[in-house]
Amino acid sequence: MRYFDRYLITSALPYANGPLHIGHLSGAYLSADVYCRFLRLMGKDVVFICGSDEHGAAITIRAAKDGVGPQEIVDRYHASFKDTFQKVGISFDMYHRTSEEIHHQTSQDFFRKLYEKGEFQEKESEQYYDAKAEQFLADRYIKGTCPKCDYDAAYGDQCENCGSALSPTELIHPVSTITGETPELRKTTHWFLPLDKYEGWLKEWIEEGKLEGEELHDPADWKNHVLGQCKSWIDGGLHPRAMTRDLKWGVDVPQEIPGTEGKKLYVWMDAPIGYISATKQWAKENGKNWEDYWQDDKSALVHFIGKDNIVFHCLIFPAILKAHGGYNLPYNVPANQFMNLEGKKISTSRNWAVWVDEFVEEMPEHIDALRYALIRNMPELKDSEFTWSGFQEYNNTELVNNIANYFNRVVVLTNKYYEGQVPEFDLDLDLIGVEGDMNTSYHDSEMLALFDKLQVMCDHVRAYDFRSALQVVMEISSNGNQILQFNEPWKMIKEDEERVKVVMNLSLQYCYALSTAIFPFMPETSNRMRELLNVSKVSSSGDLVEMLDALAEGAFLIDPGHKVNKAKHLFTRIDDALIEKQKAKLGAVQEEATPNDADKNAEKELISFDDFMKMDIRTATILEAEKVKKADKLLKLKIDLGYEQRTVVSGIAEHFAPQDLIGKKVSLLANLAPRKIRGVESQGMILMAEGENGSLDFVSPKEGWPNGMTIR
Ligand code: B3M
Ligand code: ZN
Repeated sequence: MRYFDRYLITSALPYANGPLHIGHLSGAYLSADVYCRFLRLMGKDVVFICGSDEHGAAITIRAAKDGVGPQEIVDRYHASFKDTFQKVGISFDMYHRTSEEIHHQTSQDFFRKLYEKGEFQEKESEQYYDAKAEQFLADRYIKGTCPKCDYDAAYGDQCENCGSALSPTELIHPVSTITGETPELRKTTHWFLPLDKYEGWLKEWIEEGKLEGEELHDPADWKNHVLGQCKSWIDGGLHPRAMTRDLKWGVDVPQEIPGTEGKKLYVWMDAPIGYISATKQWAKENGKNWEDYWQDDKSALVHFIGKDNIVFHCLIFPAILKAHGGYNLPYNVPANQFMNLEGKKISTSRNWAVWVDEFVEEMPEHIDALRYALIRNMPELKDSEFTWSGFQEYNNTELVNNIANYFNRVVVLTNKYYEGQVPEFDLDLDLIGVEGDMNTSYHDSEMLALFDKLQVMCDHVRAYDFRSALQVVMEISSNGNQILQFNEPWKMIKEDEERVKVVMNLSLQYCYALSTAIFPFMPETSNRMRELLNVSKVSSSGDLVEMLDALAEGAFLIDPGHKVNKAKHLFTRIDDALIEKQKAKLGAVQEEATPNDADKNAEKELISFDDFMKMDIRTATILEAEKVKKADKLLKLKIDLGYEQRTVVSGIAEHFAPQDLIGKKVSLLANLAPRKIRGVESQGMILMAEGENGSLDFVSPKEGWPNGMTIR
């Protein structure tokens, strides 16, 4: 992996259709932020680009659901994203949006250029059409079973389960997501990017890092899961992909091209070009040349994304860039996998998420602790998990007990022994603790160890291994703690004052180094450390290189005589109450989603046929029933499904005596996610009908029907 002078770093443009959760943050944003902050500390010229993705079906579907126009939706979320990202310290140089005029122009120019070069194939083809909604069904307007992995809720352009890029006509059992109808095929004309024609160079570029024989990058630097996805896609054969859509919302296809009336650019054509328009906007505001970052081979392009965006960034966008000509291809695409939450997939629709805007609102003092927890467990190579108790533990044991305590001790002792001044020491007296080598002083050898660690940290960041890099930072703090623990200056001060000066000077050098090294991960913490040390904040231009140079020369990082401030704690403990409150929010949301009997005659909101088909309801028989201890309403039931037996906890104890239930035929919602109720895992839900005065009865299948039959 080589260093470039200039970097154009991007984070995936989030769809402006719903709030950001920690999965987003740990995927494409924190990763890129750590990398950018690091590069700036290394003195590199970095532009960090992002913005809201305001087009595509993701937006219009959300707008229809809320009964408002798409503009209202994108305005709402764009403003919220911008604010939230800034509060969590994501250091974008430009946070743009794809509804800006400059973006419409840039993406239209791209399309025009490809059109003029004759890259597109104009084809009339049959596309799915929802006659009821009077609309063609592209992308998220159509769902069905993925032909590659059998996932039953794949979208028309992509399966979010296996990552495959799809076309609507490949879906098995396609259904309109607007009306739930099975769509019909109708003829329409579109402009296709002939990916099949590019297969040769794409394969060479992905597998060997070469373009027309020229070596651009080393594929060994790319993550395996990224290469794997690309290869399997290429091996499966590339197909022409439509770059236009019949939609009402989006960037117009340049209207001078005949036959384009009413057509919009495919969102995956316009959105990645958003990186370019955003760079143009940044350059305009900062008196720079945007071309230097996109078209000069001394500049590296790196895309940070989640794994569901791999094919678009590694194949389709590079194909667009190459077809246009004159642009760099990405040097790397270090995609992250997904972060789960408390054992389950994060889900916006089920509200199973930690919302970033809520977090910054409720716990502004713990934002760096959140960054820490998310980086510490970043899903870099495989899916990972966030738990609230893990978050609490990292904060209390690693941040409070390790880093904050260390800093506090050093600053307190410096104030106590030297009125806050970094002590000078007598080099001739510094021959302690280095076994077998009387020529290296203790101070020197520990400074060398620090230098080595910092270099290891740099190597990890450059390899996009931010978890390991952060761990090294923690090790520097632990080593600093050990130096104190080993020398016990609080005892030594009575016997050997000169030696204490060596130890305290060394400790202050460690603290200074930490305040710089921690900056990419926890910028606010770095600021607070600097405040304690009474030195200026880390400046984003080369502070880390300067520090490494100073260490290599054996110079002090913080000079003798410099006066530090009074001690203050860097982190506060997080107590159980806060964690319980956050966990309860997850639970509470689930309960809200269960039937509410306040308004019995009002029907619930409409669901699609597709939603209905997700339920797996089966005939079953109750085998055993007993009361759940200390719970008046609950019965624990053993249920026979024919193909297996299940335990189900049901809230019917006030209506039925356990012994009357044995042998009862029931209908069971069999694929309800298991839930713990009073310590018992309940694996399904029995369907009940509720009568006038709150009486309950079973929805029983006919006597004699076998168990395990499907009910629809
Ligand atoms: N908006 C998809 C997503 O949010 C899409 C990324 C665009 S990056 C150019 O997952
Ligand atoms: Zn799939």
